[in-house]
Amino acid sequence: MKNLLMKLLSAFSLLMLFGFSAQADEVGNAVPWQINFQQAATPVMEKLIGLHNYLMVIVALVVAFVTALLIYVGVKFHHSNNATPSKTTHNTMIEVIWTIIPTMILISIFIPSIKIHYYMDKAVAPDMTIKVTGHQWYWEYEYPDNGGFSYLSNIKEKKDLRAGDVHLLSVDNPVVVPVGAKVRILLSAADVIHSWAVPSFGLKVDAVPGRLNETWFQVKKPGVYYGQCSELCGIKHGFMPIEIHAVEQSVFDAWAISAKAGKVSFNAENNSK
Ligand SMILES: [Cu+2]
Repeated sequence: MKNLLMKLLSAFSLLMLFGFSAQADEVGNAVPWQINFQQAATPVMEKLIGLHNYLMVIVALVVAFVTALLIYVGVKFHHSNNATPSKTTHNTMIEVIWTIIPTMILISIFIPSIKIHYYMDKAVAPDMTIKVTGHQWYWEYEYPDNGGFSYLSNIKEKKDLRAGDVHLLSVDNPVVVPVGAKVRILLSAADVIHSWAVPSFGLKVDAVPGRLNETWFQVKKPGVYYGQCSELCGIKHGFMPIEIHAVEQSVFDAWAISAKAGKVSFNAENNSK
């Protein structure tokens, strides 16, 4: 029994190790057996992971303290050690302490999370804007600052996948943005509520018909980043992925010119040379 437990434990720790290392070399995409977050691609996601790690320390300390207290009480006040229990009911000092300490813990969580909340909310001096509209079941992207063109973005069927594409995540016309640019995203929907979510950007904002929501991102490294609609929006909710290519400014400019002329498809091999 003890042997089996040890085997299970070591298998679990290997899995954890593998999970944590498996994410390290892949950006913008989930990998098999991944446990932790995707690698952060934007300052927002870096801050979110920082907050998560901070919370995990607090969680671990609270769990350790409560577990230790339970064991201590269980042993100390077991009937074999404590045949005639005391009938004490109140202790002002302990009651003050167990109110003040949790309050301080909550405040220490509240302050950083509110700071990140406002940081995520709006871009300060954005470089460009993209309007995202959710449809059943595809996305529409509009570039008002780069010529005012717009296009539709549909999932790629399995037969259309090429080398480097990801089944169920690749689309025919991805979003293209310049690396390092602060991109303001305005979101709405044409039919039902959708949600534009990109895990490596730390981004998940609802696209609501008749409303305009706002968010932003700033991609730090060139690459391809994937996301999915994250609001149940109908039968093909799982088939309206998001694909974002972050490229050098010159590549973006060239793409924007051809997109304005009607050729919106982005070919990573051709456009990035
Ligand atoms: Cu949707």
